[in-house]
Amino acid sequence: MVAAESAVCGPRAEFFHGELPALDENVLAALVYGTARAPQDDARFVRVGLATTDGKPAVELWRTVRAVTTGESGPIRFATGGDFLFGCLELEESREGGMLAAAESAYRILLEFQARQPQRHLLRVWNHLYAINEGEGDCERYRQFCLGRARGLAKLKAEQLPAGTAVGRRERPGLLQVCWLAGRCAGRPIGNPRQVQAYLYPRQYGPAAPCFSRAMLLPDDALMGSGTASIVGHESKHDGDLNAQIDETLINLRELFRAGDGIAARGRREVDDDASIAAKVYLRRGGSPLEVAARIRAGLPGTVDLLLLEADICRRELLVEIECTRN
Ligand code: 3EB
Repeated sequence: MVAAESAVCGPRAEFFHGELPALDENVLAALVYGTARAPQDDARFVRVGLATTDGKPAVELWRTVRAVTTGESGPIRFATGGDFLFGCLELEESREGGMLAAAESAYRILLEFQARQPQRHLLRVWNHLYAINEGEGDCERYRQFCLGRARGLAKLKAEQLPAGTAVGRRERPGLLQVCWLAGRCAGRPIGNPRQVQAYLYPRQYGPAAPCFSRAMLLPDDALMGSGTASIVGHESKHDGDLNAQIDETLINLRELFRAGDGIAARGRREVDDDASIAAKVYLRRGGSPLEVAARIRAGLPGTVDLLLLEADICRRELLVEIECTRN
């Protein structure tokens, strides 16, 4: 039984600092940050349009244990390797009729595509939005995005929602980019006991709640955490105080790991130190990256692989958001 469970293994995130040599056959996707090169002749490269905080090139690699093949379907580029699929869809907002319509189209296209794949279960989604905080009240672009996404995902039950991240960039105007990981086996969505499920946020945060789960537990017990911020219940905490926001976020992350351990097949970890964490940190402009990195390393258990990116966060008062994959 143990062998059957561990047969479904991967995919793993890994950060590469610097320019990457050619990709090996087990790489599902290479997300390129800052000035790193994204060769046109390999469909697995995804240019995200976010800079690293140190200004140096960096690449986020998603690796599987099988040889990968790539394909295209309309606006979707994808790679599959055994049990997993990585997809990327880019839409020009202006051609769809604005952010709301683009988000709805993107998620309809994504779900239609996914329904035809052997790796049909959505595990994790990244949304990279241009000028995420532009616009006031319900017209803010993030809130319009949430409304479109909710319409596009209407067929999914709340319990099927993948883990997610939605962050803002200041490059590539008018381009909506959605990337995702999917698997042959469904993941198990995890809630965070300290936070209201995002899909149950009250009306004050916009006309439609954000459709994502706090984390997904994969069949091999890997935990894919959503972007996590200084939110307790549904409220933002520590307005304007970066260190306090980081500390609150770390408490949220540790609580999320504990929730994952509670339903993991292997049971609760005896020692946290055998965990290996890949953490992507989204920092609004202004923080001191070295201090931030040290604070986060000190607050997470096990071996931590860190990537710090400069990004806008979906609520204006939030200065930092952290997404973790824990193996
Ligand atoms: C939050 O907890 C912080 O809209 O897909 C984190 C992860 C956040 C994903 C999304 C938003 C999203 O509400 C923001």
